[in-house]
Amino acid sequence: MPALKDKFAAQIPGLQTEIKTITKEHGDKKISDVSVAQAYGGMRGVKGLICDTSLVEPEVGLIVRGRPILELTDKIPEEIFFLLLTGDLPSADELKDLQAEYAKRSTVPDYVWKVLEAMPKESHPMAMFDTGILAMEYESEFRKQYAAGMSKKDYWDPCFEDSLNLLAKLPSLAAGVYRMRYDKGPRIPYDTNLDWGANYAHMLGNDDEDFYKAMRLYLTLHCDHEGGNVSAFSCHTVGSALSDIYYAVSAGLNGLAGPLHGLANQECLGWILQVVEKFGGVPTEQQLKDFAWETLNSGKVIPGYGHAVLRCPDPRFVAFVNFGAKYCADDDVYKTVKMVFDIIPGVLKEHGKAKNPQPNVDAGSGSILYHFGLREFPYYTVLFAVSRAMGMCSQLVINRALGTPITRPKSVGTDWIKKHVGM
Ligand code: CMX
Repeated sequence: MPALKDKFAAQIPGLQTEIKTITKEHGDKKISDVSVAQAYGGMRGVKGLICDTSLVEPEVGLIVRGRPILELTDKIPEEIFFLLLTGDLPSADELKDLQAEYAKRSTVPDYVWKVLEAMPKESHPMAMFDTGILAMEYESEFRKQYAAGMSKKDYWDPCFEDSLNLLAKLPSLAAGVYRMRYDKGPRIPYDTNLDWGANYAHMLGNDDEDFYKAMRLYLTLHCDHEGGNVSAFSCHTVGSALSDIYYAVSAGLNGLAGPLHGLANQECLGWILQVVEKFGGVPTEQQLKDFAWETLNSGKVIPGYGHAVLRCPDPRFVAFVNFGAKYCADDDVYKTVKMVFDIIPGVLKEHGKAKNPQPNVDAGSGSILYHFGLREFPYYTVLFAVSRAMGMCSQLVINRALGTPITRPKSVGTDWIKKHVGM
């Protein structure tokens, strides 16, 4: 049995007892009120979901199992997945074991490539990636064992197996999509001597050791962002119907593909490149301000800025800027990203709409990828997706172990609201 599975299995009875006790002894206590504005406003701030893998504090940012993300930037993604699922970082042996499991399970079945080859050549890489995941649903252990009459108490086990199988294959699938979509030549096989993140870089076709580092950092930083963001919540809801992990993760990633969510990283680099092209390099402060106002006055958002929860510069953005200072400080795109950080918060404050005028993760990531030659920016959300699948899978496995019921909040109509408020 994989060491990670062993460790998680040992935790399940304690987790179940804890939840049972909390709901039995405190189940009637209120944790949130919901206003009319919140009901019409995307449920912002409503506490109605449980997520133990990570937390997003408005003034701190992402905290994974009690550890602020900036304390985890030297960890590799395998360690992060172990941490998300169990609350502990792996020992050296546990890490090796997880890497061996990934290597063993990394091959994407041939039929998946045939499905992707049948798609229009200009398909969006996210549509191809999500289609590949859905096509692999055929592999689901959960679905097979459910059909065979598995007991409820065993649900987590094939869900765990599906998770590991899926995560092991995602770098191969994502890199294959890249090479197919952008005519980069034949697929490059998984190298069993490399870790998961370096393998992804390798299979994309770039074996620069610094790019390996960038990729590990990228996959670590995007791993999870608590339970209520579009992708996590969609994945949770679909999974709560006992749809297996292939259905649920693909659903979550379809949400990540939206421009207000993960696709913002593609939009953001596009915006930065427009600036660099228009001004023939790094702009002056005034040029940048004017360009930002042009964007805002044409009714568009400044991509990479603002957040539904955060009220500080996103620490993941800070981590990318720190990385860039070491590896691409002289790059015009990186320099423009830094200048945008100096200028845009002030512009957005003056604009007066965004509750948080500070950068989110998407404001910085693209410049690093661009520096290392990954310049097909419609592809960027796929990288985000490979990483975010770790959060989704760990949340789903935990929910299967806890027997979390099907999600079903109550909706009301506008007539009901009018009556309720006395209109
Ligand atoms: N540029 C211009 N206007 C912005 C803005 C930005 N970067 N961020 C917010 N606003 C505007 C909103 O569009 C909204 O305007 P309306 O009242 O006209 O609808 C107003 O400010 C209030 O919005 P908010 O409460 O501050 O933000 P929301 O919680 O509604 O939305 C987010 C959050 C991220 C969708 C929004 O800030 C945005 O569109 N940012 C740009 C896109 C982006 O970077 N998305 C990536 C987020 C991270 C991720 O999920 O990957």
